[in-house]
Amino acid sequence: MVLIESPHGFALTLKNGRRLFVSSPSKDAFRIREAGVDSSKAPSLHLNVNREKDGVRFISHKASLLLHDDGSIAICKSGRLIAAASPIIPPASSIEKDGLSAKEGHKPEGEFSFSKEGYAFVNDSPVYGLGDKTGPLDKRGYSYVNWNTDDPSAQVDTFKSLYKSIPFFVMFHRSESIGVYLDNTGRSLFDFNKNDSRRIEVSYEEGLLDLYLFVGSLIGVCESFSSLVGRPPLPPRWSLGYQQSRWSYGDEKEVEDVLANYREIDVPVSVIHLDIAYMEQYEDFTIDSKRFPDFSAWAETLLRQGVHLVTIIDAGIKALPGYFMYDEGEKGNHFATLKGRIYHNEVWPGDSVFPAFIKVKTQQWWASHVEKLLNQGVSGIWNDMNEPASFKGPLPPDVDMGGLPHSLAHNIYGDRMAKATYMGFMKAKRRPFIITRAAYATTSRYSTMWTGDNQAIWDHLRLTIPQQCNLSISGVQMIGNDIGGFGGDTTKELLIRWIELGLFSPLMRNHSAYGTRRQEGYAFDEETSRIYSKAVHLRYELIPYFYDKLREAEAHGTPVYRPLIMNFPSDSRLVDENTEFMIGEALLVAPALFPGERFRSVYFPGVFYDFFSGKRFAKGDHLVNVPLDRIPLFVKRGSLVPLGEKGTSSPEFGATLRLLTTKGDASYVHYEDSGDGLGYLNGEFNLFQIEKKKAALSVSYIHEGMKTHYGAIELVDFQGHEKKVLFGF
Ligand code: MIG
Repeated sequence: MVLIESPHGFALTLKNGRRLFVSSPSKDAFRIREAGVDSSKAPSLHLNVNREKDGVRFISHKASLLLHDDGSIAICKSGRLIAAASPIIPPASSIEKDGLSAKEGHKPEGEFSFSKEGYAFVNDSPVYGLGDKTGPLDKRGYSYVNWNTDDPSAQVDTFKSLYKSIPFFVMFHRSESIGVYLDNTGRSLFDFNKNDSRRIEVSYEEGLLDLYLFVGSLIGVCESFSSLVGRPPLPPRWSLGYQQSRWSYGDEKEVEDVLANYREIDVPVSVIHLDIAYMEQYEDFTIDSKRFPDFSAWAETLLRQGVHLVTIIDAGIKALPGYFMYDEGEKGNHFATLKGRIYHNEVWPGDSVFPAFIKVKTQQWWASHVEKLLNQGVSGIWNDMNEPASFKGPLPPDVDMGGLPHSLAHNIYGDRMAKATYMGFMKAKRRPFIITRAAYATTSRYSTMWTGDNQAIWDHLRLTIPQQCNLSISGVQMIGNDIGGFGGDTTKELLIRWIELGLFSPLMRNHSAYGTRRQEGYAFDEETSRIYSKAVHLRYELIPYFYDKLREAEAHGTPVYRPLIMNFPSDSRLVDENTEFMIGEALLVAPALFPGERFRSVYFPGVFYDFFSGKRFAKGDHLVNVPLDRIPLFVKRGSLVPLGEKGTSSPEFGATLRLLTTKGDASYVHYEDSGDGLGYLNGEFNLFQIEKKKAALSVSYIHEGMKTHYGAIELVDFQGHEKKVLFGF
């Protein structure tokens, strides 16, 4: 093999004539890409090279990559082989020629033909990641297709695709895990041991090979991946408050009634979402003035009450001459085309066209409209239908979406719409709060996400845990699902259990579909309202902790909503734990997940304390009572957890920082800024190092960039959170 070195890595040619580049984007990662893949923005770290019998070994700081001249690869660390893979050409699929089973409505497994090359990894260890796919935490035994899909039927374990495509997964080992990221925006197939319990196949339909391999601990691999694709920006603090939505609150009066009803049951609301009915005729960037006669003034009044408005924006634009978005888009060449003519399909507004979001010019055009909407009093934007969804069959593969054919643009369409929206927030100089349904690996650098149309079924309550753990492994930290379930009629008990679980989603929103039973927290009986209020108040009390964790995610890519195995990697009991999860490293949640469940077993991987009573649990299995109003929340020994004031209903910083402590020494980093705006990017924030040794607490500034909100820090222990002032400023 001839090797040619450049700042972008080494170029070489395999036996079969294929030209590859090998580089090191970060200390713990290798990248193998085919000639032709754009690498202009990807300089390589230094790699040492050793020629070996039938290949070349690239040696980085942390590990080495052996590339054989047949294209097969091996990763070694400290002389030990930790991963191996060889190129594959997947067999042509075996679609029935007559397509009869498809006619009956089946989706035959061989539906897609993957004629391109891929890689087969030798692996029999647990597998995590791959974004929002259904199924358990450990993906072994399942196969998935990355193709952003809006399928409103009840999502079950056998689904191949959902709204998001994040072609990244981790082969877990207690010491060295391997992260695999196939950066291919076309359709790809990830087969985790479907045909062979020791084989993982990754293949793609179109485009060029661009493969990243990360080496490290599970959490380390996640941080590296997140740093590569772009870490999630810190959300505004108000967005961590309670969010209420419904398809659709139709006018000002209805929204005000919802808020009044919530006040009555003592549930603070920080965000109200306006679903498609707020627009005129489903036309993006319009507001129906009959139902919202003085929108800006009204939005201003709500803001004064601490209520922020988030408006939905759909991808499809009504094809109607005279409608400004259509006219401007047509004039500016901002719409996707087919054979040179604007491509039409159908979405909510009827006959619709699709912005060519791949083009930067189109993103800028979109951003200017986002800016205007923000300036009318809107605080956040909710991007929907951006797979893109279409009512009249899928878009043909050759629709030009702004320089890329649909076949390669599809999976990044939502990503670029999120980017365009983000650009609008930057133009308006606002801290972005964007929610998107469709996404690719790079999307969380622009937008938060919700998991789309779940159903009011117990299975989907349970799906929350593995789905959100795998999303967070895949770099998505501000994540949530529709509390109460979107489709179908929820029940009293399901809603109670969902709010008790949902309060731990970084993005906490109750949302439901048109025509379903009302499921606001006050919609059932007095008992439901009381429990709902308690759950939401607990959330507000925990906001300081969530905010710290999300700051850490922005700074380091650290996952927030974690599977237990991430914090306890050597405990093999936890490799497929689907009923418990952690927030950061301190909080463990073991919710009730079945109808009628009044006690459950909880496995503690170490010493934990009940958040409310302080009761101690030793490592091992315990039976825990879960009466309807019990939220099973536990704190790890040796933790510090910042809490808002007791009973608080504000997401803002209070005058007192309460720190919940347990037995054991602890060390913690706490972040403080104004809670909104972009000043923190210019250093307007404080970062505190807090140390607790025996009973002594010390607090010092890591960064001092603003006047603190705090007059005092209180150490709080269990037993009803008794407090003593420990530290004054
Ligand atoms: O075709 O805007 O997932 O949250 O309420 C349905 C109406 C369109 C799908 C979203 C859902 C939203 C609904 N939208």
